[in-house]
Amino acid sequence: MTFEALLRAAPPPLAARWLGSQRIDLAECGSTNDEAGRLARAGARHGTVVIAESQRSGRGRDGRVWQSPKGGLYLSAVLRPTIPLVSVPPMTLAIGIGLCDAARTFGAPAVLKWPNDLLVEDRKLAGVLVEAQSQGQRLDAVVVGIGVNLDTLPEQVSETAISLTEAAGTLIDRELFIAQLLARVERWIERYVGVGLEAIIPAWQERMATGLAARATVDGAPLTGEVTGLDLDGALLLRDEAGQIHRVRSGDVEVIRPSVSPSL
Ligand code: BT5
Repeated sequence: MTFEALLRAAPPPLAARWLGSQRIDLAECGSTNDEAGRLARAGARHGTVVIAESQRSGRGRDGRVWQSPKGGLYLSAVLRPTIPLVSVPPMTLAIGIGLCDAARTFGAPAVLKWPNDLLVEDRKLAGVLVEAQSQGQRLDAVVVGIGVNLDTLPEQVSETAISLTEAAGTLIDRELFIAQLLARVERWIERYVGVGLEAIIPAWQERMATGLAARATVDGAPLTGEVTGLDLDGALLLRDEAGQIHRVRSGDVEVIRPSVSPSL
């Protein structure tokens, strides 16, 4: 291993203070978000983390499947932030920044795709799934799920996904990656909860995949445009051919043109 590769494989230690202070490791489960959700309902404290080596029914947004074979990282955290319920969905952006920084620490040229994807060379390395538990308008807990292809590439998504090993060009120690991930995600959760979206948006845009064209649905009508950034509330901004800017508030954005290599 070259000196440079060694440095990449062993970044300086950085410890989370509260995220993962209580940690439950499972060989297998249905979904770590379900496990963490159960723990949250049973009173688990802020920062409790569940990690599985594989999931039988890993899920993404809107009932999509998250392929979860052994060799990936499947992690969910219970958070009890003092934020209103409406502030939960944009938390995805803050988590994405921490996830992106953790991957970059190990040399992966990772970039963010709105709202919850981490890409390398236009292939998906990781995804974030944020879910809220509430009573009426009162937020009880947030469950943050993160799935990362560490050293495995699920065959069902082999064309569109990438592993961290491939993205970084070297095998990454699982525990070192978890330590970086927890520390960096913790930092960005604190910024989001303490400062708000204004601290998140510039950082997210700095890490955003550039040169993306996307197809979205705006007010029920299909729209194709260039991704230009985020609005103040975290909505995605698309510029159409006429130069008009549109806000995409929810739903998916399908990337239809590969990203340009990011400059890191
Ligand atoms: C996501 O959903 O990207 C959120 C994924 C969150 C997974 C974590 S793992 C720990 C925790 N426990 C859970 O059960 N979930 C969370 P979405 O944006 O809906 O993307 C789903 C899409 O990504 C699928 O429809 C596939 O196209 C693709 N996909 C599925 N598995 C993948 C994988 N392992 N790697 C890359 N892409 C994948």
